[in-house]
Amino acid sequence: MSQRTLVLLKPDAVKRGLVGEIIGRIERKAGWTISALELRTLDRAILEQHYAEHVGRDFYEPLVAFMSSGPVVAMVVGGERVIEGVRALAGPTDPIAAPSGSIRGDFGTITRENLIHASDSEESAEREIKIFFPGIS
Ligand code: FUP
Repeated sequence: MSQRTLVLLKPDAVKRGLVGEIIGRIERKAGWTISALELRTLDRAILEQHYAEHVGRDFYEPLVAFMSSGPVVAMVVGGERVIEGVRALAGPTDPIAAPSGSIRGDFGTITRENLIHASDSEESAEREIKIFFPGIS
């Protein structure tokens, strides 16, 4: 089942020079392709849309501060079961709980700075792709 997903390499991944490492893991999965890619610094307005489900939570303000602290790499990745697949590559939200071999497990220590976002469903993917790449259909 071919799908597409919205992936963000977060400011910690960019600052720490892990973009190539993470994109390499995605590119090495058979048949997956990057169809859009942009380096950009996110503002509060776009983060409020992206993290709408988290507005008002105790971690929301620090999350926005972190996510706007430097550029991210935003990408659309397409391919076989890519939504579930990129989330498997990323590992669970808490990097200490994430298995070694996953991106968060290999490189992260704290939940906020967990290196990568990947859409969690087809519905989220279409919503998030529209936020970050309104020009692509
Ligand atoms: P995920 O689907 O794994 O990206 O995680 P969530 O959508 O649950 O959370 C989005 C982001 O909010 C996480 F990547 C990091 C941040 N977060 C916190 O900082 N603290 C929390 O307790 C939960 C999430």
